[in-house]
Amino acid sequence: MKILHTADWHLGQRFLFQERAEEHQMALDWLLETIQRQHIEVLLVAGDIFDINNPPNYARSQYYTFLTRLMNTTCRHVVITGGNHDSPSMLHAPRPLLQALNIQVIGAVSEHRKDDLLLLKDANGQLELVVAAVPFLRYRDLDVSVAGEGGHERVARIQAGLIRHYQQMGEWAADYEKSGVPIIATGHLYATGALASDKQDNIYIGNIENIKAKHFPKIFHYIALGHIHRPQIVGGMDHIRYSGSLIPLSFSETQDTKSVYILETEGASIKQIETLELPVFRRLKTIAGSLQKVKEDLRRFADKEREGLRPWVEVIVETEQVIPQLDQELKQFATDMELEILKVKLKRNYQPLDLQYLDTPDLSDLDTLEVFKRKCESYGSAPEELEGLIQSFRELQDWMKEKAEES
Ligand SMILES: [Mn+2]
Repeated sequence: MKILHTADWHLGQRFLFQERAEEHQMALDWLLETIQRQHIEVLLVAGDIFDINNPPNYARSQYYTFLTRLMNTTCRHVVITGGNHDSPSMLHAPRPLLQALNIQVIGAVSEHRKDDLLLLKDANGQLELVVAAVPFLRYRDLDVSVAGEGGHERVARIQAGLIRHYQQMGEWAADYEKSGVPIIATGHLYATGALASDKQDNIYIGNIENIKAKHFPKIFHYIALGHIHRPQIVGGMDHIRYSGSLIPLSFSETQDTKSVYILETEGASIKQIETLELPVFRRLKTIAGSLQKVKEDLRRFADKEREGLRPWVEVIVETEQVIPQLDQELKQFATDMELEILKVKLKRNYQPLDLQYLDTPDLSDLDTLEVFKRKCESYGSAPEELEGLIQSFRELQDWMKEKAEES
């Protein structure tokens, strides 16, 4: 059986006032073609289907059109789990309809948790795959709130809650250990050991939802993860992987090669995992240096032959002085070039060297939580205190989201 693992689509993303609809459509078309060409039978999407809780209609339309087109392919099973960006109620609204089409959507942990253990059957009613469909786990899913407890204890309790959830799914899955079919789990979280070297700047990586690769129960033959946008194997364990996003979602991801994984199973085991790279539909590029150098590099970059949509460029100008109307000057300079400058940043070269520009990121790059964290740090919060504050802030965010959805 052939299974395709992808995640972090972030449909409907607006990036520096630009829509990604075109790129996303190209990525979804590529995915559909790949599914057909590779005779994929199972599609797993591990969270963050949409970029925001209330995605624009064109993004919803892209999603449903994709699912409809899947019906004419070899793909027999589709499992979609919610990420932290997804609204569970939005994902769940068309659930009965999607279920009728063999598309399983687990936007949030089910009331009866065992329902999230999916038993996928072939046309003859024979079990062919077990999926512990674990979405992004929200605090209320973990049942860890204890009034009056300190931030530090809460963090430990949340980590224990995450591990317990996977253990519980693993115990239920154990009933099928001898069934001769693969047992797969999904997840949308930060697993320790995942590479954050090229910092993904639209995500907060704290100590809260850390789960170590070794904490996942051994029963799972494969763990399909989402949340980190760079594709990778976690903690040196070949069967625990982030597929990464379909397109680069920020300038911090321009070095990444985007891909999906294709698993080939034989009996209960995963025989082979292949990495399939996506084409670059639109280049995102950072060009940095002195004004002179930036101009030369822009020219050189624009003159290169390339396929795909007009590249989007972020320019960082290193300078000692203030350059009046730098933004206009550069955009003017690049008017006739085959690229679009989306953002111009100034990096002052004097004293604390790089700190200046590292410490003053663009607000548009940052997650709300990251802004809160930096604010706390600027007030001198100690690290132990910080995790607790962040924890409370996130619970508040969750609560507000729920309220917004109810109304
Ligand atoms: Mn995510």
